[in-house]
Amino acid sequence: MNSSNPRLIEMHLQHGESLVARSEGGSSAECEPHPHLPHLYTVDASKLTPGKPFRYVVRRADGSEKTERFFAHSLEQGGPVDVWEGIRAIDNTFYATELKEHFERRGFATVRRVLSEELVSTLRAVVNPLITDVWDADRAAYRDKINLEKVLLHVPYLLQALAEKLGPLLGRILGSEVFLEYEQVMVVRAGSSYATRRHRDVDGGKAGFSEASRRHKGSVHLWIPLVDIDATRACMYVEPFDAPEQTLDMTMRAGDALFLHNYVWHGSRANSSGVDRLSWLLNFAPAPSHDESNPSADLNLPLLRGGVPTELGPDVCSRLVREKPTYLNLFDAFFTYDPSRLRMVHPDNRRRE
Ligand SMILES: O=C(O)CCC(=O)C(=O)O
Repeated sequence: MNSSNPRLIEMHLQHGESLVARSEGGSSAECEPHPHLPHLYTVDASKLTPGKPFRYVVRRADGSEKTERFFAHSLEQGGPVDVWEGIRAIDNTFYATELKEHFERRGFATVRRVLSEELVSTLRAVVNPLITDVWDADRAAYRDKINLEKVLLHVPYLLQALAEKLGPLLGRILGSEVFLEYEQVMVVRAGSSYATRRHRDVDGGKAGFSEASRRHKGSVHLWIPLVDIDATRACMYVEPFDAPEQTLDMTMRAGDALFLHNYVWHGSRANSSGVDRLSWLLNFAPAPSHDESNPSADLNLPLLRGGVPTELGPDVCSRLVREKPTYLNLFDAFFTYDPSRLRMVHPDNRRRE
């Protein structure tokens, strides 16, 4: 194909169906089957209207059309971004089984380049103005680490694409029912001596709370840095189940994924670098937490039902953002930015107020 801006899309078309990319308000481009790879199509995006979002449309054998929900979105912060193309599918059964085995034996597993560079920089563009808002106005009660909750849920179809692309792996690790417990961006300020203390996610490292914790015991953390992480940049460390005397520094590239077992000891180091450390954190559980002491803090959003990704479009996400409070009852290493009060809130403050 003689294209100046080729894009790839994976689509399982049936006999007689064809695929078209169509810009909002007009121009279309036919998608052509990839010469070597099944179910992949290429489209020359330079034939589409510049700056406008486009959708993929399946043209059926009878001439009717079905609009696919994955398309390049124009975000307010600047765009467009195609979240579907920006997330790597982990749908190879052999690979997913190997990852699960590693995860259970060691208490963690990494997957490289789950988010593309383009998607990572788009997500950073969503988060950076909020960080500036919190820190530049000097509003933060706690100055070195902030958690921005549900900020990335506003990115259209991001969660849907994540559930669909990582669904087979999540299903393998957690089972056929998967709920999103919480979602947040964590930021550790550049040049900060703040370090997240050694803990296990199941109880936040508080011995007395271990089994009393109501957070789901089988939940799994997914931690995706949005900047490259070297040893100086609030690097996560893990003490593997099978070699607990070791401490592994998890140096990672932006967009790599780290899955953490609920019972593995880990923490993060200071950020002595000159760059704010941004990471996206998602917590998945095989069932809702049903935390009676904090009924609305957990999202309890079904991502997989019977192994199948659920509907997670903008309607669902914005309802969730509206209905769930921004507080998060984690553990006392953390403060949370409460946009309605324009300040940081500690979980203990939340209980008092
Ligand atoms: O992001 C960090 O620095 C620490 C995150 C962490 O330990 C956790 O989410 O459990």
